[in-house]
Amino acid sequence: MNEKMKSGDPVTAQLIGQACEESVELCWDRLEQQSPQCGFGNLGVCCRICAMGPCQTDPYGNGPQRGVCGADSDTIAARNFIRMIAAGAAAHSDHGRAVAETFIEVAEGKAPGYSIQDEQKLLALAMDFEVEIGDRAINDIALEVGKLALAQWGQQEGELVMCQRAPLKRQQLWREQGIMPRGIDREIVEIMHRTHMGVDQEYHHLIDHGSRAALGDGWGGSMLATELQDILFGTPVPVVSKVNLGFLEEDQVNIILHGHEPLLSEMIVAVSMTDEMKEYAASKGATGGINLGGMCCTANEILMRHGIPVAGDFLQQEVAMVTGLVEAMVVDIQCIMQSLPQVAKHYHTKILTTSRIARMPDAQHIEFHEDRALESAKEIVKVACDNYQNRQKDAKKTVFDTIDLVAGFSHETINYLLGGSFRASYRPLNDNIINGKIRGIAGVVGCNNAKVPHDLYHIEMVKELVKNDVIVLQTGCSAIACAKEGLMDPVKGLEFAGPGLREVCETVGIPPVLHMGSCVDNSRILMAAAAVVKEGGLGDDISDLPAAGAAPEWMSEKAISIGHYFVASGVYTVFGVSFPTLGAKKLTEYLFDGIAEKVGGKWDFEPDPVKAAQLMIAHIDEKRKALGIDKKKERVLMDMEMRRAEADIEA
Ligand code: BF8
Ligand code: SF4
Repeated sequence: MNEKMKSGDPVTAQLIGQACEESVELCWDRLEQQSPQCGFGNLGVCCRICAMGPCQTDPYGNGPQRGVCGADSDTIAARNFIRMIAAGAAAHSDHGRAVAETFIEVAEGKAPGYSIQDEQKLLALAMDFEVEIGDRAINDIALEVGKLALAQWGQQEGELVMCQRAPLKRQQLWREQGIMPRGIDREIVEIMHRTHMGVDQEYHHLIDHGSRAALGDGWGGSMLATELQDILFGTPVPVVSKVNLGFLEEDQVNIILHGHEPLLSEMIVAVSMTDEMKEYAASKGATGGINLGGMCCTANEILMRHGIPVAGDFLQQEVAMVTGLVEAMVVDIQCIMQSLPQVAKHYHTKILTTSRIARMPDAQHIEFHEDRALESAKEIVKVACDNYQNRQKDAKKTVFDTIDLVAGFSHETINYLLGGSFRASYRPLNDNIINGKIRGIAGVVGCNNAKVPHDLYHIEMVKELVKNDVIVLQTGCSAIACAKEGLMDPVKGLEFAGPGLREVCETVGIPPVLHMGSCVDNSRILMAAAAVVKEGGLGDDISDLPAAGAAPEWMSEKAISIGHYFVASGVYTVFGVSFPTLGAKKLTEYLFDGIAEKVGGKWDFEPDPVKAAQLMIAHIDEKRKALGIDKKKERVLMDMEMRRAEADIEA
């Protein structure tokens, strides 16, 4: 593979080349060492669940069709698939739990440095939880809301409160199908139980429980993470910033914040703006002060709320150090490559782990504690400042570009922008979908994967969608990839849009591709979908909407959980790269087709991003037809000749 095959981003491609010259091993080198990868694993038919295995079944029918215990391909792949959901849902939801715990500490006044930023949103959440508002103090309300929210993780019976935000018909369907989540943790634990050797061995049944756990992520753990983070740190509003490694500055202490939870990064943002820290940086020779950039979902969190530049997405974490300009990379949880300290050995970058639950060999650990958040943040920033002096005097002088973007499209903001402050509403969006200027809505999300050209598949898919008048909602690394292409620049982005979409975006003043945040913020997409249904005119369930979802470069188990809660919420969802059940025929047919009878949504797999976009458009058109809005209803001004012709026909 040459650099261009590895990355569609010119900055990354150049740095991959540089790393190669400097004999620095990157993930693409290790992918080569790993090839050929195990076909059984790739197709989902390797079982390591008990010590009579590992067992593999032969997808081509020549070898064994059952494991030692008798499990067949469909059972094996279904178990593996829902274990991926369990891990993904656990990751999102444990993140949400940490936010809920901090939220309670803030309400109790035990977490100095944090405060309630969005009281309106707190009151809205209080109503969801039926917490009395009256004239109670805001912290009292917050404490009660925080405790009730936290209890959602351990709830054993009943229904998750946030599921009430789904359309009524959808809630009813979940009840009828027996997949309404009871508690966030409970459904995850039940996956682990059902997939233990010799328990649930019927693939529909396994997948149905996977739906329940995934819904507990999307409408539970992730949604509560988003809601509580917005209340604590502010609900995003449109913000201008820049993206890519060109944000690195020579005369500043460059710190990359990488990972997921905003609890620490928010504090580092606050601390690095203080005169004390700026002076400290200057005392170490960095006359320009401190320069922060985000990576992966932490990037999205601090971009959405503070306009902090985005350093890059998942596959840029190693190459960022190759610039020689990064003093520290501060990591917490999820999507952090264990290779970081190995790459850092070639440069001066310090890798700092901060989470109680996540450590790495050869990294420096500075544990972050919410009750002394500001001190922890200061300690971390100081380590980075001290390291400025170690930057090689001949550190690369390569100047990289940055690209402008507008982010900050929370569900509330879209509502406001479309309808205006007096009548915030999704009505204009619905009307423009009904009149055909906007063909439909797509959620394009998820990771990068070293097996496919970095960023390129996101970009090609999204361009194909907007060209065909489909408005695109984005989160995660996918959002970062498209931002780098200028798709989130309100001026440049419009060049890619079809005429109808372009007209609407120009009128409202938004790009055709909307950045809605990090991966837990896929819950914002769910809420937007529910709001569009509620607005009326496009059916009465999410599955009626001309909408589709995709993750063309996915790699993480979280992506499977997200994909599955989209499906279980009624969305047609296409993944690229590879699909982890392809070795199990009946199961795959169920996921790609049969499941739609139960939940309205279904999975699909198409590695070519443009073809995948066309599948999404075909699905959108099908839904338009079912709604009876497939014919353009534009009024035609008739001239005399047309009137006469019409009269002739009638006569
Ligand atoms: O949660 S998109 S590579 S960073 S998993 Fe990871 Fe995938 Fe990026 Fe955020 Ni989401
Ligand atoms: Fe093999 Fe069955 Fe054990 Fe899986 S559970 S490893 S298929 S014997």
